Amino acid sequence: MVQQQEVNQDFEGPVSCAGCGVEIQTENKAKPGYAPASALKREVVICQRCFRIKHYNEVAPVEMHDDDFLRILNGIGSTKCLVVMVVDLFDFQGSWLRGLPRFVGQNPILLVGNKVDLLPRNINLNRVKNWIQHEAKERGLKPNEVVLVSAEKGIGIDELLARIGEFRKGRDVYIVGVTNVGKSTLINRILHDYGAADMEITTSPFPGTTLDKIEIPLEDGRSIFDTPGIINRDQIGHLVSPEDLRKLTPKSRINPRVFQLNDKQTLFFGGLARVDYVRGERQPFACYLANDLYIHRTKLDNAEEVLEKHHGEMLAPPSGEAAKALLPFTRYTLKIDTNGPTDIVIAGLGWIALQGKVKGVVEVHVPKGVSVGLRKGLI
Ligand SMILES: Nc1nc2c(ncn2[C@@H]2O[C@H](COP(=O)(O)OP(=O)(O)OP(=O)(O)O)[C@@H](O)[C@H]2O)c(=O)[nH]1
Ligand SMILES: [Mg+2]
Repeated sequence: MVQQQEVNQDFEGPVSCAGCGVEIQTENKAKPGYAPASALKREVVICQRCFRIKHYNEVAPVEMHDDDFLRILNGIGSTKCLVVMVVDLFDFQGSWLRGLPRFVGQNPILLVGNKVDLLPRNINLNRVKNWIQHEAKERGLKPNEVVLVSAEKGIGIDELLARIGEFRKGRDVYIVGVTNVGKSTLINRILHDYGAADMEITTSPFPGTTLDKIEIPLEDGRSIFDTPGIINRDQIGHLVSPEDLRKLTPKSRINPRVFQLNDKQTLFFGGLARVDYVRGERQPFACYLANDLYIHRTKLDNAEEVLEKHHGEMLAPPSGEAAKALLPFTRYTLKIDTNGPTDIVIAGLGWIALQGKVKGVVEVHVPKGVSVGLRKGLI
């Protein structure tokens, strides 16, 4: 499907970085796209920032503006193409690309749930697909199909390619989604599976890696485009430091940690969230978070004192001064009255699954800007 291309650039016109799509310049080291003049002689040109991310795992934030993303998304509505929208299954709420229906025009949409490798092994994937269809509909999007994949582990890629083939009908393909959902990793996976592994787009654990459209030519003269992710301000990754983001991002399959809670008990998720079970019967709270994120249980009456004494130390991440910057927390009161599985979602951090009939009140305290809500149970 992917054309083995000559990556050598045309030196007459502007050259784009093969890693992040930004236009290469050789003048200003401090500006995006800088590469030493000697780098232009290489067959594949990458900017200094991509070089550092690739070779030194460096964090290299760049100030991006929503206008840049909107310009690219606007272009999609006016071309005939297949839109592949990627969401992060671990952070469905925080990774939803809002307003997509406005941009796609008449084009078909394939919705890809990525990072399926993080969900528990015994999960019913058909149920997850139906759940995504339901959530998409609630948000005003009617995808032609939902596919679950793991770009990193190579799960579901054959099915994805079959669906892309089915729906694109000789058109270009645009991979879109908010930042950090794994768009570039997905394209690298496709390239790898098609023996074009020498082309590699830059990926990183931090938001804002891809800076402009990157075109990958297909055999039929059409292309797949990687695009920069738009920033959802309520993604937790924008509020914490890169080191803390590493700690709260799950790296392997999540093992839910289950706490039998009585009312007037509290759970702290590191120093990032506090969950008070204010009122209700004794319940299991199944916590789906990064496996090594510390969970501390205490009495609700002691919670304030525990936070004051231990925030940034025992209750970490975040650590030290960075912890203070997240206070005071914003409090959300959730009145729960359900008969079926329900999740309390803390965007970017994870969720708490409640089973069966639950009637009660839960208060969630999080740093300002992190969104909290209830949803139909995913699992
Ligand atoms: N667990 C898991 N992590 C993944 C998967 N796919 C991508 N990631 C990780 O998600 C992070 C972001 O990946 P990228 O491919 O750079 O994301 P992106 O959507 O291109 O991000 P931007 O370029 O910033 O818009 C990286 O740390 C990846 O390793 C997956 O299938 N499973
Ligand atoms: Mg990218």
